[in-house]
Amino acid sequence: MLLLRPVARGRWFLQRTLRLAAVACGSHPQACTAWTPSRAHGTWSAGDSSRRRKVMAAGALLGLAAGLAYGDHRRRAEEADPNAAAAPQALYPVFTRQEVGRHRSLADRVWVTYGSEVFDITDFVELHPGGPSKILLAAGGALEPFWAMYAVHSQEHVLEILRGYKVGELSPEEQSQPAQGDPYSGDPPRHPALKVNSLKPFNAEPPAELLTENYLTPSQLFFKRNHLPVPAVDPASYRLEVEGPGGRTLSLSLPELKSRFPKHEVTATLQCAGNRRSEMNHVRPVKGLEWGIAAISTARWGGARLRDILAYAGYGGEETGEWHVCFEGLDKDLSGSAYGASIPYGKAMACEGDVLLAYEMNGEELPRDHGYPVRVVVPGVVGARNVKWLSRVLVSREESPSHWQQNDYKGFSPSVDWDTVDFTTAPAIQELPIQSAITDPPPSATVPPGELTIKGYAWSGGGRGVIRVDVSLDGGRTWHVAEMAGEEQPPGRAWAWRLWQLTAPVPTGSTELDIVCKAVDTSYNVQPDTVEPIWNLRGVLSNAWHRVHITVAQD
Ligand SMILES: Nc1nc2c(c(=O)[nH]1)N[C@H]1C(S)=C(S)[C@@H](COP(=O)(O)O)O[C@H]1N2
Ligand SMILES: [Mo]
Repeated sequence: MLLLRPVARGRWFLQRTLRLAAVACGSHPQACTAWTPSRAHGTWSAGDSSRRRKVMAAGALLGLAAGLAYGDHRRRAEEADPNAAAAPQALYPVFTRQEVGRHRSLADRVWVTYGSEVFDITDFVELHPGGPSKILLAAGGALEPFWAMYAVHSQEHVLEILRGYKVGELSPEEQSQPAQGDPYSGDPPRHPALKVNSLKPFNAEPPAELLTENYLTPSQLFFKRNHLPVPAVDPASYRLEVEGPGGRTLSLSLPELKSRFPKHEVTATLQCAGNRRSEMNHVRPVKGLEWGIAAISTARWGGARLRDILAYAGYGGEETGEWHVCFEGLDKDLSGSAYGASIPYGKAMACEGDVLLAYEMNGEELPRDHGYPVRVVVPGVVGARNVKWLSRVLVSREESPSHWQQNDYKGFSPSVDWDTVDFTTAPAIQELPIQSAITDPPPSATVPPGELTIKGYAWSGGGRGVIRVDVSLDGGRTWHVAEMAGEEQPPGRAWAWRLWQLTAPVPTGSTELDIVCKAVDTSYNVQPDTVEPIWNLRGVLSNAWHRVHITVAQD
């Protein structure tokens, strides 16, 4: 034990120099993407080779596309020190699980096990891209269940980082513990056509060309955005808790929810705040899943009106102004905190707000991935507030305290980075801005000369309808007006997208086309022409003109 101390202390260097590069990503499960390359580069030139190695390793964990960043850094480190990649050979002391279990705080030092190995990760706690609080949950015990929860860890380079902190071995008789279960083993089967963005938790979008084949997206192809494992809910014991005024709690079973309140149906589009994030990533790295243009889908939702339930619970007209309706899901992380979000009370109570506690999607029972048995559908509002696997509804003077309401899903100036961001300064995203994208032809397609048909979707938040979609074949110099299809919904309640299409002659002699689309909503809001000025560190609200470059086959 004592022998190990000096080694451990030496790592304070690492902690100090890298604290700047580490950012408070909060407890977001995907938060492994806060990377400030310039700073990390600055630190390792000063260090000796072992420090450099550690800086390199920790830097890689902080990397945006960790693979990319790490690959580059490893190459450079190996150029500087050809032995850098070789693992040190050492004999380690042996510990029991009980001994490891005594190291559960920064004061007692933080130890963890992985397989049969023991690691002192005290100095890594601050650097953990998922935030210190998440990694501290594993203190004194095994990492496996946490890594199973957040599959981002199951990568060779993460193991390599961990190896730098090894302090011992578990005593042999303690190594044969039953394997920890995979919290995602109960997730439902998914359609193989989906383009998977992350497997655990499951995040996927349909192929863009399929997206506009149907006005209502088939549920199996509807984009899926989960932060955690899909909870297994027993419909017989399911209860929805609704906190009424004065703390009286209403507990509704599924049959009660379905029979006590009239069923209301709404066709509404859901869009993730991160839809089209990958385009922002091309400008400068952002933190989040690499969504293409299909983190958006449309369904016919059926369920009880939230306002009917709140009225039943005792709410009337007096609670206005700054009140919020908070939702909690049944999906919980390892610290026991559930996914949550809130919407303004006014939206929830408005006759024309159409907020549902939905139990049906496209005429069928809600699928498990989409929130079975009950989810919130908040038409016109960002996907994140449409809480799935709903367990609790609460009216409050405060917005939801959840991480996703407070420290995520907010927009910032392009000048704000992870060192300067202050999440309290920006409002939570609710209504989304005007959006459109080209789903067909796909990027880099080759089309025959003659006529070309271009297809896409257009949608705006807040119930604003789409009044026009302009399409250009020459990068935005000249424009055509697309034809729109789909339901025309009442003004102020245009919750669903319009699919559009344009058939136009391919200009004779052209070998390449720069197809562009942009939509206009009923408030005459338009999309910005480029991504750069709307870039933000979290990669949300990405709605610049969508551009697709294609080739024209020559006769
Ligand atoms: N309980 C719970 N609700 C949730 C989420 C979640 O992870 N857990 N993800 C949110 C986000 S960010 C989005 S975009 C939508 C996605 O809904 P979908 O998977 O039905 O497309 O669900 C929202 N509701
Ligand atoms: Mo989302």
